[in-house]
Amino acid sequence: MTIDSVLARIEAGLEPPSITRREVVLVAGPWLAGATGVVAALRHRLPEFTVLEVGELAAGEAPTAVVFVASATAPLTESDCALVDVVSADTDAVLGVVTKIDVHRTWREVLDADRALLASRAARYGQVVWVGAAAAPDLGAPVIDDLVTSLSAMLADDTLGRRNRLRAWENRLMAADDADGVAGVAALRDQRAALLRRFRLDKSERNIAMRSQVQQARVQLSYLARARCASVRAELQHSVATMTRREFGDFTQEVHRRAVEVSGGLQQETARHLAEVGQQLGLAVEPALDSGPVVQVGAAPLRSRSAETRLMMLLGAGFGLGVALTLSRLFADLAPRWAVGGALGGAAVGLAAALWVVGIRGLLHERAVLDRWVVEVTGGLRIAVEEWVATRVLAAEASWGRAAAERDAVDGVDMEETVARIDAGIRAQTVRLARAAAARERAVAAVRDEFDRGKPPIVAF
Ligand SMILES: Nc1nc2c(ncn2[C@@H]2O[C@H](COP(=O)(O)OP(=O)(O)OP(=O)(O)O)[C@@H](O)[C@H]2O)c(=O)[nH]1
Ligand SMILES: [Mg+2]
Repeated sequence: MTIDSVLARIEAGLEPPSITRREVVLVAGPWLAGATGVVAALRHRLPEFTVLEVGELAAGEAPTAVVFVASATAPLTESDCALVDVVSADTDAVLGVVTKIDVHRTWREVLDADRALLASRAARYGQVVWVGAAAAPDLGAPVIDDLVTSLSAMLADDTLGRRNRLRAWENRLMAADDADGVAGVAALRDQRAALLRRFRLDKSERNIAMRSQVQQARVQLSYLARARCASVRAELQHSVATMTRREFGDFTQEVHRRAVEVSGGLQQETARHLAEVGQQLGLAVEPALDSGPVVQVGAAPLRSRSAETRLMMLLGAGFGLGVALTLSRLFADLAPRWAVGGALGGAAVGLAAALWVVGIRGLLHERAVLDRWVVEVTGGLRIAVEEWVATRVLAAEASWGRAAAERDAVDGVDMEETVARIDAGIRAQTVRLARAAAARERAVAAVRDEFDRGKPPIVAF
């Protein structure tokens, strides 16, 4: 039974080695080891075989036998051993040659060291036959008899074809790591990590966005509240300054109307602004609170009968009296004929002057009182609207926080489901890979069994 049919029974659909076996001897070795010299000598002594150097073999081609050339100058290095692995990957027949033995007296020690080095590298190299040679000696004829004899024996071995086939199979099986499967698992792991990272990032980005939007809304709305109150105060103060007494009565109502207007406008503005922010954040918008800022406007403090008013009346009376006396004296001195009339006229003018002064002073005083009242009322209004805005933003923030937490929870469930799906994929892939690896191991074991069964007798020299 051929190895191909043995393996076909272990794992169906196993691809056979894709190499092309060529009936050639490949000579390879480290730099300046003497490979070219050995090739020339072998071509001369064994013309019936095709002897090639490494560069003369195409990719995907495998030789029938490999002659590995090492210089007697020094034992093999790690990279030299790696070269043996490469050139003999699909070929079981390997012959070791230590060259330049004509100039290196210690070549036997080097040969023993090389044999030991290679044998310790892999079990298969324990079988390698090593010989010494001087293919291009400085003096005299080439010394390659041992090399020629060993190589001829190796090529004459009738198990050679089968052993090479087995070696190619082993190489194929060992190299046949399920690269796609391994890459697939790695990709799934990457995908999983990226998903988790994205989720965490999204969450904190959204939190930061919410906090900054809320902060912005708070600043903007309280600025708006202050600005509205300031402008209504300025307007009211202006109307107080130009107000006549008759208009005083309606002033309380006017102030109340304006305060309600400011409060209502602000309520609308706040609701609109918060709705906008909610939309930007993609979170459910809390319906606007029904209650607006509480506006308290008492009655305007008119008709104040303070000590100042009484004092003003007294002063006005004094002023009027002065005017009356002055006028009557003037008439008495300048036109005594008109003294009585002048006194009466003076009294009338004095009275009028007194009334005018008291009236004007009273109006100005009342305007001043109203002005103070306007400042007080708008100050109170400002505090009320600012407080309301702050409470409203706080309530909105709390409701957004709740909505965000709910959304995160929903996203978290989605994410966990996706991660679980990926994990299941990773598990399935890993199991499949493990099965494939186990099958491969069984196949390799079968190949090695075949080797042991057909092991040729070791040729010793
Ligand atoms: N004394 C002595 N020198 C040798 C022997 N074989 C090769 N040389 C010398 O070693 C050097 C390298 O020999 P090559 O046969 O060209 O070695 P190579 O491994 O083909 O070298 P590269 O292809 O350049 O890596 C040359 O200078 C050879 O003259 C030998 O048996 N004895
Ligand atoms: Mg060369």
